[in-house]
Amino acid sequence: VIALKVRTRQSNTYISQAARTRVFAAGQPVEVERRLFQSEDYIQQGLTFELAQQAPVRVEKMVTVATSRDPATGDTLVKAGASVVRSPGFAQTLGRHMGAWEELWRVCDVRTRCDEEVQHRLRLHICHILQVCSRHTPHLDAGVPARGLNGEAYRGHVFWDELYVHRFLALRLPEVTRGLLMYRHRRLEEARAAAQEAGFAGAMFPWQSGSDGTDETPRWHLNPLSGRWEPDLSRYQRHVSAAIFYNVWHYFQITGDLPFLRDDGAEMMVEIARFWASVAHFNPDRERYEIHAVMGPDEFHEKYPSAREGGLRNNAYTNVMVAWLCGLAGAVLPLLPEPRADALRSRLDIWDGELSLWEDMSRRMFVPFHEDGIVSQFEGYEQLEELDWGACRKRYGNIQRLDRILRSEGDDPNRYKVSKQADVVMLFYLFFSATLRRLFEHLSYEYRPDTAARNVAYCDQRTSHSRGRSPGAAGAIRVRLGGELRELGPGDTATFEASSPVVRTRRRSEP
Ligand code: IFM
Repeated sequence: VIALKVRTRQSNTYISQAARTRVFAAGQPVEVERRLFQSEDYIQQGLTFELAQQAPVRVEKMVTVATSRDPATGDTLVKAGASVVRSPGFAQTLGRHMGAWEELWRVCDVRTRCDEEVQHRLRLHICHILQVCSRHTPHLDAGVPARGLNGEAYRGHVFWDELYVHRFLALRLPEVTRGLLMYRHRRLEEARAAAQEAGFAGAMFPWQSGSDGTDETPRWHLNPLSGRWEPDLSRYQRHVSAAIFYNVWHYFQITGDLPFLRDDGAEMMVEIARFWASVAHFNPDRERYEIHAVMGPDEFHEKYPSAREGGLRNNAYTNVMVAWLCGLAGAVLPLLPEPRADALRSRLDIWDGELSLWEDMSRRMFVPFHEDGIVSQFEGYEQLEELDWGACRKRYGNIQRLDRILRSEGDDPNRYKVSKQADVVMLFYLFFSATLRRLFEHLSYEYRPDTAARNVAYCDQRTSHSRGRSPGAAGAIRVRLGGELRELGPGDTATFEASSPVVRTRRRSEP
């Protein structure tokens, strides 16, 4: 057995690999002469053995990996070495591996009546999710890094992407979802500190974070088209906290896991609602609560065109999410066993005025609309210029990264009605129409039978779908609206006529 142990530079994590190589002929071990080549950061074994013509030999190499973050691990080198020595032969290991996948597919497969290509792609995506959020995840204090295992972009940072996989996992592997929520809970202290530092109350989860939950969002972004470093204001995407609230609540709705809600989930929900209540302010002229200096999920808009400061006023997605979560936050405590609810109230110092403030916000958050009733992505969006998409496409071909293209030409995406990915329409992805109608009516805004379809059509014509999740969300919404499903290509904006707005019946997961 040969082994190598390394330590990562920043997190001081030890990682060891151990390898056992055996040679067999006719099922019997073959005598092998071994030579070791070793330097400080490299190890290799050379094998010499007799070969006879037409007599096959089988070289079998088993490798184990152990890290100092694995539970029940002392020295990683010892652990990796012991595991590889104890490991059975290849055939048995392969058998176990296949058995594990077979079980996973029985639990996680989604079958469609569509053509094989669709089925194949669906399974590819499920496979990706299961590689990143595996059954080991809950034991590893791991979140959902943006690129999973498929690339080093985003440096392994955790954003809000778990929102897209939570429901799938909660229905199939709820223990994994719970593990992901616990990952957030362990970083609640950091989120509280972040809120306090920014002058807010409650817990503000950072837009990008890593191992310890501190804000890792870069302040500068390299535009490869111009070679220039440009300011990165994405830290204003506070909506990540709303996504975590959503995930906690839906996990509870799907699983009914009251112990989780009691011990950890409710605390996160309360602290997140408290955060938003401290970010919002009441505008007496409108008699509504407003939220300023935030960005929605669309990252093309970071600020108003000539503004020096980052952030926008009243991002509709954020404000509606806040109205929704404020309506729920107060209702969570009564779901808990009384002693726990009382303990939480006293430990977190929750007072009656706060509960009524949340209730009031759930009825009086401000949502901006265009003159024709379309929900405005944020206040002032309607005044922005229309982009000539046709001309852009003709000139650049792939225009998914319009922001980089425009900036490299000295222009500014903030000037235009363009979106990188689903923003307002995320609402139609996350909630069924019936829920949104209730939500809007609770806010005393009109929600018409064609509200979803009109908004989706409006946004689709102005979205570059630069991110992989965005076409997925757009497709899901389209199916929900009864429109035709068509794959979005690079630089392709979806244009579709939603035939009839279909209101699906209420599911258990719906609040
Ligand atoms: O979280 C996403 C964000 O919504 C768009 N930019 C990339 C991030 C990481 O996937």
